[in-house]
Amino acid sequence: MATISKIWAREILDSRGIPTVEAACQLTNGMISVASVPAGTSTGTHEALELRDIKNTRYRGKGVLTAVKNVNDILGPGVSGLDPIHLYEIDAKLIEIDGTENKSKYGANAILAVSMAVTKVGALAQSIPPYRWIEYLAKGVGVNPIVHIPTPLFNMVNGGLHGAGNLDFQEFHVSPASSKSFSEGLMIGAEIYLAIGDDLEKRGAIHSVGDEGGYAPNLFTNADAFELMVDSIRATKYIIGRDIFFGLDVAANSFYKNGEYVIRDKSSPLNEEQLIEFYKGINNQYRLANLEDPFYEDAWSGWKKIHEIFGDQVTIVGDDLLVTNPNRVERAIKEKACNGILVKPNQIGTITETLKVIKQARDANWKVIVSHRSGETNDWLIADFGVGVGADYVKFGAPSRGERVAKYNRLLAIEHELSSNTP
Ligand code: 2PG
Ligand code: MG
Repeated sequence: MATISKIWAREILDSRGIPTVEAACQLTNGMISVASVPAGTSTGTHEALELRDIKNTRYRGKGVLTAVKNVNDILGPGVSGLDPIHLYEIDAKLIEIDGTENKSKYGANAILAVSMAVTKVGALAQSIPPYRWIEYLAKGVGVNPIVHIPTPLFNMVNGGLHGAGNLDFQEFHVSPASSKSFSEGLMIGAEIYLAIGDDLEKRGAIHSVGDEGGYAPNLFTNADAFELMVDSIRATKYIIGRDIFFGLDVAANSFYKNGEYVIRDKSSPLNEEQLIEFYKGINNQYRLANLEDPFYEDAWSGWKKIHEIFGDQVTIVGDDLLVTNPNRVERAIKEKACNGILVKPNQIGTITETLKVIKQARDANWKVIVSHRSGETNDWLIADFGVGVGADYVKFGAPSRGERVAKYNRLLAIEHELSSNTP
């Protein structure tokens, strides 16, 4: 079997024009795979550390030359000579070399770039598609994935830290009914996306887009974004509650100030109870399928309450709350804080640690949503990852912009492969 002969990295740009790490892994038989890591803006404080050259003024202190050097000089040599199909061993080695709790010595961006490149080359070496290899790896930790294309959550309107407009909530989702095939769901999403653009244009409102390709308009309230979507969907042939459903990533960290939540829908700041009442109103009117990060990342009591109230109708999704971290997931299961997890490999830093977190979530009967980051590259491995782990949903942004459609188009290819049985 071929083993790893060399791993090297480079600094490239992400979709926001900010540097990120790309790594390549070459085997002794000459096979090479390349992978690059994404980066978040609305990051949870408990995420693994993304190493940036903060003392260096190039790229406004956001360069990743140290992380690149760490791959070239330390992490790559540390795993060379190993067989790429022993990914659990390789990731464990990377974790051991770094030696810190949050990968702050060599950087989670450096470590994940290696883990991803080795995952890809491992599939190549076995002549199987990456999603099949990930399925096999997931089985290794006891996840029993049903390989299918997860239902996409399309981010149609971008607010919060992702939008140039004035909305507080970060993402307004439209998702097709899970009974639809992926290609039909993608078409529905794209038609609705274009209808929203037309609607904004008719209103004379801004229809430029935010970080994840969704529109970033100025509106009076956050609830108005739902009105906009309802209005736009009326211009299509799709029926809300039958063909499509709504969802929200509130990303409440970004409007939590001095113990209260400040949103433009209300003239004064809201406490936990009042925010729950507000969500009740939104849910009564628009029927949410999923509600992500409704409270800030350490508001455990609020999370518990909202899960108790909404949990049997709505998937309460932990992102900044859980940060794909096994300890936070364990606490959330114990405290019954949510019933869904947003899974982002770069929050924890290796592929196999991410798989173990999915196992924890599945054991708790949670929904699994595999997610991109707001700063992305054209790397599509996350699409294979979503399929391979049998995720319920994937969240890859709007059905628009190159770095977002790189993932959706990869899912189209996998859908074709699964239905025709031809790679
Ligand atoms: C989120 C993500 C992805 P970011 O909050 O769910 O949509 O945003 O990558 O900025 O953390
Ligand atoms: Mg989120």
